[in-house]
Amino acid sequence: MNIGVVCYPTYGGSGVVATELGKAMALEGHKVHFITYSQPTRLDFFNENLFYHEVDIKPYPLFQYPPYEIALSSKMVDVAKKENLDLFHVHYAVPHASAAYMAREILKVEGVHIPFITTLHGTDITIVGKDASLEPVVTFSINQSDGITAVSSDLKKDTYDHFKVTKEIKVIPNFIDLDRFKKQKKDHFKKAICPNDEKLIVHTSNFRKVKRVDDVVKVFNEIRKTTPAKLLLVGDGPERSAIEKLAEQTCSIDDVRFLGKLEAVEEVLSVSDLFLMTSEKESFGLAALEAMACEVPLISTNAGGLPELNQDGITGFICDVGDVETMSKKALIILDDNNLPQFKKAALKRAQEFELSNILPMYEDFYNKVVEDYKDKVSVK
Ligand code: GMT
Repeated sequence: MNIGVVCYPTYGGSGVVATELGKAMALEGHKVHFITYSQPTRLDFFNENLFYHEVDIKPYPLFQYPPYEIALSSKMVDVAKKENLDLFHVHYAVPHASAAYMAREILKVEGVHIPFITTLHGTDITIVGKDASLEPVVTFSINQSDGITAVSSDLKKDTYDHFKVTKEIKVIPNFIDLDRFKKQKKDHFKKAICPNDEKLIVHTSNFRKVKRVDDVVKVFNEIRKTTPAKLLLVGDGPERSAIEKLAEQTCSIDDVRFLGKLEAVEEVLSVSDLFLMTSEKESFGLAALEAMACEVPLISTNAGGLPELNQDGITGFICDVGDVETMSKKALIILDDNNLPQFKKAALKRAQEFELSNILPMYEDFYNKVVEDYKDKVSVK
């Protein structure tokens, strides 16, 4: 199959899922064409079945906001014709679903029939998309999609609750490549960060308000009242400087380290004892799954799809959003040497259920179904 994939190329869950899925499809023999405004971060090697098409955004003095969505649709039309695409798969509804709708309709006029699948990832539904400034277009373009997937049952429910979506949404959870995300022997690294055998707590995110990273720092401060511990904060984003300030004011400078955007996050996870995901909203929690695959148990909130991943009392604990006190108490239960090995084992076991090879066939079957259904629809008309 020739597949056109549209995604955000930067750091962020939806772009990672899109790129990893495209790479896996390419290994299955499909030709995968990424269409976006810059090279996706994890698309940094050669494969004969992988292609990258850059969307040209031309500035013009009249434009305060250059029309990215139109440029994207135009590029999609262009790539579809040149590369004989069978399907578009767009990740994150805003504005990719409406761009895909526009591309599909333009192609239709020219006698080229290509369906599109929209994968809903999270904030495209829970924050950005439901804002009144965007909602009518988001609802329309989701309903116009030839196939819709959501990364958790909770996100599917949220979509039906907040948008007048009349079509079936298929839940296909996110996945993990266990060849990459696995516990590696990095004892020297652990020794360097935790010279006195302290427990290592980790958080990775894009430091947006929705992640409530201040709660991570607060929980850490409670933990280290009882247990010697260090905190590693991986990632970058708008809240980072505020969090740095909070850490400076409340922690010892030697105990907290900001690592910024790390490519080899699995190396840090390999030596970590506990992952904190304190988000206010989280449709799936890919960063938590990556941690679990490296045998790191989890304290998460009960937001969104997190309870579909984290098993309370087994792979970690689930707490109410903002309940720092309970999170800290439960963290200490996990970090107790009598309990930690059991939690680590369970985290890995759970992560194995989301192994790429289990999830890839779901997407492949869905691709085939959408393409066949669309052919039938077009031939009936
Ligand atoms: O919030 C992020 O980390 C980025 C965001 C995105 O769309 O790029 O992530 C969302 O999609 C991820 C991949 O499906 C999910 O694992 C995240 O849970 C989801 N984030 C939120 O819902 C806040």
